[in-house]
Amino acid sequence: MLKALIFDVDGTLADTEHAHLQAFNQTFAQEGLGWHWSEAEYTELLNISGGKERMLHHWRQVEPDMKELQAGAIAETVERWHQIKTAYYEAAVREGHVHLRLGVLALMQEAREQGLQLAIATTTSPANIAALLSAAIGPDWRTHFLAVGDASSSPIKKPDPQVYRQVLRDMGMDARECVAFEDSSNGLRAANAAGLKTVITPNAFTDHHDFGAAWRVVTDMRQVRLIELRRWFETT
Ligand code: XBP
Ligand code: MG
Repeated sequence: MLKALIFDVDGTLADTEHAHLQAFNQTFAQEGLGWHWSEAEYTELLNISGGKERMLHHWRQVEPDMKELQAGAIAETVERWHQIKTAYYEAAVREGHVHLRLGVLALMQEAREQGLQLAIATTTSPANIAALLSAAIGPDWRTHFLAVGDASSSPIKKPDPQVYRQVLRDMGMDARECVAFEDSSNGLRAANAAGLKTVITPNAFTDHHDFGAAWRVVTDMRQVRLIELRRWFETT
């Protein structure tokens, strides 16, 4: 029986990646790094989950002879850049530049009214989730979710299933009682590896990804009404 819906955040609950990209570029400019990610470059870089991991990957690409012996200094620098970037992203959300995708609130509302639990499983940072959902749902947003898994609680990023396994454990539920919602191939791989049926809602950054292993692919969550989801769930 369907008991819970587990939502990815970036690209699924909201089209956040343009704001993330802007925040990364604002950070690079502030730090005088001479880096600027185009949308095309960022679309590729999104194959690396996690903003810190993404910046470190780029740094290693542009400075291949970067010595690992300064590993501590490198990690410290990336951490500092990520704090600056997160502040820029939170400001963008507060200024109203990021909105939930169509159908998301309605599906969450319907699920809660029918006694289903909601959860979040994301590789983004806790501050980003709070900024997005307090603006979209209100200051009591956290009470709408039985469990929240994020970059701080599950540091091994998607496509590793760690964050989905953590959320299932925290909810005390079996994967067979839940459905996951994702937007990317990394997210699909993570949810599938945790044994979850996964509904994909692609976006401009991910619509070229391979979603062959998805349970369902829909344009957006207006196409996902609970009665439909239950019917799909009972028949597969
Ligand atoms: C998408 C990500 C995140 C964001 C940037 O997360 O991979 O890294 O791109 O956020 P999701 P951070 O699992 O929600 O799709 O800079 O906080 O990582
Ligand atoms: Mg995502």
